[in-house]
Amino acid sequence: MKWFDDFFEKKVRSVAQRSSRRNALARISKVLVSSAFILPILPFDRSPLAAGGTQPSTDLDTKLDDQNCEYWRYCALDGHLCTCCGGSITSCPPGTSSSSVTWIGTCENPEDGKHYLVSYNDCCGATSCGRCYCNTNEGEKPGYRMGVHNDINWCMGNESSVYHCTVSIILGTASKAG
Ligand code: ABN
Repeated sequence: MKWFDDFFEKKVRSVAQRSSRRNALARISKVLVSSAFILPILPFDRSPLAAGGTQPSTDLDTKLDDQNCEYWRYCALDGHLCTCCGGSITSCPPGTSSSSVTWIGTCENPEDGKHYLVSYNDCCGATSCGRCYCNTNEGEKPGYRMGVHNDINWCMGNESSVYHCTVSIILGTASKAG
């Protein structure tokens, strides 16, 4: 195998003669400097999803989530959502009953762009649910204007005036007064 050793020795010596240490260092530093400029401009995905985050919910998603204060029907509501308290959007939780007097709001449905009259009935007969409190109250006027203020316990007309939560019932489409 002497020929093999001689062959590689010659090769290595000729490479060593042609290249200096300074030359090698210059090449390495060129690579390092250029990568410092090029790497930051490469198209990395910097979105929260790429970093392991979750898909941000869209505006429409929140407007269609009936356990979120942003749900479109809740635009003029003051109270705890019955959807978080064992009831549904239109029915009171077991053991409670719907108020006979209510607050009425007008809300825009994002799915068809129409405005709807919404009745906010309080559910009465059990102590406050305490979950999902919303106070959107679009169109509400200050408390000194009776009849246009919503910070009211609408259970006042029921057998039990103890407030639990609020449901949102569509009464029909709203039309502009002519
Ligand atoms: N309409 C909900 C509510 C109940 C008690 C007090 C204020 C508001």
